[in-house]
Amino acid sequence: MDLNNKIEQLKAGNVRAAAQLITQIENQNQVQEVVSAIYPFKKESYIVGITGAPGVGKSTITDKLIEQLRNDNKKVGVVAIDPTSPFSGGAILGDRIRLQKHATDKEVFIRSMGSRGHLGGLAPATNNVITILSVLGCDYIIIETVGVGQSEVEIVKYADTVLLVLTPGSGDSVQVMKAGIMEIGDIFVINKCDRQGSEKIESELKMLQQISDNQAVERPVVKIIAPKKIGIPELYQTILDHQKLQQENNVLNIRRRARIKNEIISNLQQSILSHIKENVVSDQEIEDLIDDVFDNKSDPLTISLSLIERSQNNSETE
Ligand SMILES: Nc1nc2c(ncn2[C@@H]2O[C@H](COP(=O)(O)OP(=O)(O)O)[C@@H](O)[C@H]2O)c(=O)[nH]1
Ligand SMILES: [Mg+2]
Repeated sequence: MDLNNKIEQLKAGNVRAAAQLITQIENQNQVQEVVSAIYPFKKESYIVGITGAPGVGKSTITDKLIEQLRNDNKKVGVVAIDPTSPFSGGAILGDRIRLQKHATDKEVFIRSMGSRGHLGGLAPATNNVITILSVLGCDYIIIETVGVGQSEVEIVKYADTVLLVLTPGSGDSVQVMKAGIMEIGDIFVINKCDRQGSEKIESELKMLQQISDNQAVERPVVKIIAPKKIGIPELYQTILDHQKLQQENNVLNIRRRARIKNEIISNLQQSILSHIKENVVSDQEIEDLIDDVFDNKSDPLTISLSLIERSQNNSETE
């Protein structure tokens, strides 16, 4: 199948074409051609991010949310990002077993990706995968990512609603959560409420909201037992309420504008950096320049600016 053909099939809702185009983008093959050809055909997709420590139940929740969305006749895309997986396309075994019952459903598209060592924990291709799923016609796109350090924070750049999943008694008590993590949850989900300590974590969360500076939004707390579907309809409704609220007060557009800006800036950073690395300065010269800093002959800012100047001179003489 040639590229144009694949793109036409994607626009017509063909999941095989979507899978092939995602692989192509992960392999850095004709990325710009694909993205620019499909971008204008994005549908109105709502993006839900789910994050939290490993094992808190994110995949179980994803599975149950898929069921809820399917009951509402919504088309669903899922991107599961596994920072430990060096390869793409292969879900971790547990996820695969849990989610495979949706495999025959043509209105559900599930994809796992490795994060390929990207610092933030989210795969660099995430934005483009979201674009593909949107063109495919997904009403909702769920992004599941393991909360290791930066990736919790980074998911905000991609999602319209972020669920932060916590569990009782797992050590990630609210007090020990890293600074900045609590702010990213639009909805706090306390999973594994069949275990002791869910009230404690709930009251901790409520207390934290009272003392926090950011009282502009009262963030919902939903208690669930995901495998038993207890609290799942309530969680689903809370997501829909958050969506509606953001649509009504224009927050959604503000968030989406910020996301596009972010994407432009990160593309710029990546391409400027790789241009400079490929055309302006060698690794060895960088090492020599570092020596200059050590010898008090230069400083990092002067070096950076002189490299940019050199790259401009290069392109003028080209
Ligand atoms: N007791 C209990 N176990 C749960 C609950 N939700 C998920 N689990 C289990 O916790 C484990 C990790 O779940 P998983 O969804 O893979 O977590 P993830 O790593 O966050 O995606 C699995 O064995 C689940 O069956 C719950 O509400 N209660
Ligand atoms: Mg998982």
